[in-house]
Amino acid sequence: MSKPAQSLRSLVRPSAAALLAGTALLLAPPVRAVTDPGAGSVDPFRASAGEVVLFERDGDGGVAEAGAHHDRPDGHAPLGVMGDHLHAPGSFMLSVRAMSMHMSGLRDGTHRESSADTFARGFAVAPETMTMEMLMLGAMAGVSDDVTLVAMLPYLRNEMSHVTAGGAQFTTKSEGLGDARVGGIVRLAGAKGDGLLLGNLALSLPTGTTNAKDSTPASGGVDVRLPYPMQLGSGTYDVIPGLTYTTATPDGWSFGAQGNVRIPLETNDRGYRLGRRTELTTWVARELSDSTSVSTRLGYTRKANIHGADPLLNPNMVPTADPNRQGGERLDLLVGLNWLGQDGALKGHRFAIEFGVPVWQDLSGPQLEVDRTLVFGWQKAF
Ligand SMILES: [Cu+2]
Repeated sequence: MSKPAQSLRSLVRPSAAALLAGTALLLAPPVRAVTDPGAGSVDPFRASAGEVVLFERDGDGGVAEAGAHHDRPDGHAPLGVMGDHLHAPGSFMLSVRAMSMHMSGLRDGTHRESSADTFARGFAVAPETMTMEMLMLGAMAGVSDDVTLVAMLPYLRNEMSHVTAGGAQFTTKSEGLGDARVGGIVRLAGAKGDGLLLGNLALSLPTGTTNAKDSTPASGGVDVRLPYPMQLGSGTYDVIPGLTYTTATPDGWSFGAQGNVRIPLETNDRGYRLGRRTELTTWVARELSDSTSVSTRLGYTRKANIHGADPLLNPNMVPTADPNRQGGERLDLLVGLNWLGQDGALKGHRFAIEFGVPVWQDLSGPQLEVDRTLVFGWQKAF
């Protein structure tokens, strides 16, 4: 049975409110290195046409021939953040990201649990570890000064190890296309490097399967449908509205924040829909040289429990098959490195990496806890 009341529960829980307050503090305008208010002073952020040139050049922002100005490595957000910038009309960008998330050990609420605790609750199987790997292809295309289109296609590989109450261990795997996304980014106010506010809107398409199968000790060698975390897609069309803010100082600092929520529009053919997923993040980056910047980021994720249930999954067998043990909140601390080629064969190529560890997790458990996340990738505008 679906539980609409649960889905209406406020998105702003105390932890989220605290993070928003922190974000608001960080969004206070940075102190400018150039403070001369005198008449006729030249704002170093703005070209004569009123467009910002701090980050922009060629296809990566639209002010070609900007001369002395060059792209900054921190002109793009840390790699784990998407939809943080616009492209000039007629230019486009390709990107490849390789992401991984490692989970091990169980948690209920904020407390750790053992597999013995899970068996004491009556489950026959407890998950032990999970690795999620994703290869994400991305494309962006500027269609006007204020609108950029985006598309993303993920390929996923999941692996989960388990232990049974009898002590036997086994592993299940799933692999394939995930849910593709198409959407747009719209300039709401400001300009790049000088307080840019963007509206993000994406549609997630049900291209990933909800019928990933593998064999388990209980299935007698037959492939059976795997529990919710091992499925590759949601099975639903979802909308993902969001807001992104970025700004920078001429002396090499930049700041940003983004919030979005993924809202399923329907129930899938299996009889469930994933819980609403809310993400809030804020970051600070520091340019170390023309080509290198470092970043630190806080990321908050809240995932609601699943509404409805897949009748082929027995929620009493293993916690991963229980729709009411899928939700949770997590606060991650991430550090990143951006590199942008300024000349030679790698001119305009961006390489970046970002590593994260949770500093706090509160899960509808018993559920596997996240231990670390890693993303590295390449971007190039044409
Ligand atoms: Cu781009």
